[in-house]
Amino acid sequence: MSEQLGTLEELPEDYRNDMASAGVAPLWPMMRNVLPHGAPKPVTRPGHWTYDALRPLLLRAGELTPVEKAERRVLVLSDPGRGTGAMQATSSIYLGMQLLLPGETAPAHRHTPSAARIIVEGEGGFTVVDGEKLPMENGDLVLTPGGDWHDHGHEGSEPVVWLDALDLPLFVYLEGSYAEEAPLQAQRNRPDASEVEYRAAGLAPSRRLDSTVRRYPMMRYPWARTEAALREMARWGDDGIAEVDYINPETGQDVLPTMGFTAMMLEAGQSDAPPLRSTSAAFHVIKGSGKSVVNGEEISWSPKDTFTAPVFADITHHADSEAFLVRIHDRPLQEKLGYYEERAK
Ligand code: GTQ
Repeated sequence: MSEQLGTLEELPEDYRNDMASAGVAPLWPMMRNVLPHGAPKPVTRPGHWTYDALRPLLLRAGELTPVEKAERRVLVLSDPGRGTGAMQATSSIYLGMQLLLPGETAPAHRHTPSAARIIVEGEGGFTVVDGEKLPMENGDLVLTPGGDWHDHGHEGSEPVVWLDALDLPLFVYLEGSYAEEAPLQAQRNRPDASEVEYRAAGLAPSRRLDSTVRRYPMMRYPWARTEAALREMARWGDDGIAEVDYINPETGQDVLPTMGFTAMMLEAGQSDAPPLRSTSAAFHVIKGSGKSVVNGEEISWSPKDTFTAPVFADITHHADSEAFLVRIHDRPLQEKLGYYEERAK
């Protein structure tokens, strides 16, 4: 173990001034800020956004701000550790709750960060990604990979709401975040790939020597299939909870470069105490209610709520009724950087 490191105050004032003039600073007084011992010291604090609180605020935004004035009519879920207005819910994950009213469209744009949406409420909403029309039904996961054109539309009769998750904070940090705009896209007149090429798990279009596979072959993951898979796993599995990762059906890798999505099922009365993970996470409740404890903070959740956990959080979940949650995390990024870690409790 190293000794207590020297402080700035210990250094003569003229030397400190000379360093500042030269545009340098000593590392040692600041070393532990950026390299704490043993584990990171997250700024992120656990957050909890009930849908009961968000829904009226969103609908009010629908009255106050026409979609033309918003481009995207979104309320941003700000990390409590960074304060309201922070454009991030955790270190790497941006979350927003988006409203589209019947007949509205949100114009086409594309940007460097990747996005995914989890549909929260309403029927008839859709996203067009690179010309592919992706219907949005409750619980579906719909991808908008970085660089792909996307616009949103609504053919139904009630408000549609979805949760946006973006790796925006990383792109902002990298000074790599920007967008381009365009008119609404022409839509290919066919169902999306989850209904055609990748209709059944384990099957993919036959490969030929000259075939090209799209980088993101499947951009919509219908909730009904996820729930059916979890139910069978719960029925035939061992003691642990049933969990499935969303994967690219051609590569088996995570669906997006930095963000991962894992659906979880807890049976009524079931608890889960996962290892401490180096990832930060957001949990969105598809169905059911229960309690989670994140670093000692108790969070009582209901359907359509969203809550977050910082890196290396000590998390336990308990379901009061049968529950389905989707965990959004940054394991794909951390694995690419070579430092994803799990620690036993
Ligand atoms: O729907 O394209 O919440 O570009 C933030 C930025 C949603 C979107 C957000 C976006 C979008």
